[in-house]
Amino acid sequence: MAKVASWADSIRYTKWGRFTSTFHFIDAHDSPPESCNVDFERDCKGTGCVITALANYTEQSLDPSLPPWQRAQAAKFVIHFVGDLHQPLHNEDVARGGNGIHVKWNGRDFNLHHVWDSSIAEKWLGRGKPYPLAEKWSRDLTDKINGGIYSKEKDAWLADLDFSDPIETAMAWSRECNKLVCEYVFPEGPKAIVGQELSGEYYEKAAPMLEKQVARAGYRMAAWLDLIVDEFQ
Ligand code: DCM
Ligand code: DCM
Ligand code: ZN
Repeated sequence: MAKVASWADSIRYTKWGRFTSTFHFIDAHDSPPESCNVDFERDCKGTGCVITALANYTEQSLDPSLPPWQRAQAAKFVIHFVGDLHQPLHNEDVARGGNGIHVKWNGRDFNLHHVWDSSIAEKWLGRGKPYPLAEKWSRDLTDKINGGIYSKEKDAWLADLDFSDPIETAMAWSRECNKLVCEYVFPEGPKAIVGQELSGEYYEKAAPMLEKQVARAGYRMAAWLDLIVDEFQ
């Protein structure tokens, strides 16, 4: 799965893959930090968003009239979009999900979206080769889910999962994730974060939350893929 998970990002800038570029996020037109909310009608672009993409590719993965290669490709999209859906800034409109906000990380310039996509997790995991690091992280998270700090809440993580209604399921996960924008991404508002160094106190507060989002995403992804396999024919 690790080897196919980032495939959707690798094709979004190609000519044939351009139509998928808005499938990675939903631009919540809310006003953090005072008000965080997502509205499907208001926020899902006409060209599609992560909510409709997850629903459509789940359907394609199950459609027996489609050729096997297309159903396999749909499954790769499903894996990717469940992950993107759990990144707070993929559920926020401000500055194109933070891409337009300049911040500092260890004294160097980055945009806020990159900090949340990469820098925080990279610091949390430490140096190493990507696949072994990912493998170890997944084992650690599995332990935390099965018997550790997440074991009491893991059932609640699946409370909103309704395989007969992928749009509502994805919206529930999106609303939960968008709330984190107010609390952790822009606690003082979008203007206050511009130019700030984020590798210190901000990181310390953000990293445990980000790890929990990754755990939720993995647990929900497994449940969703199990349901796809249950219906597979
Ligand atoms: N949209 C809408 N009503 C709003 C805001 C946006 O119907 N109050 C629509 C316009 C676009 C889509 O949502 O088709 C995405 O808007 P944007 O490009 O501003 O993200
Ligand atoms: N992105 C987002 N919200 C947007 C625009 C982009 O979450 N409104 C994400 C998609 C990519 C990253 O930001 O993960 C960079 O996108 P791009 O290269 O399209 O600016
Ligand atoms: Zn993506």
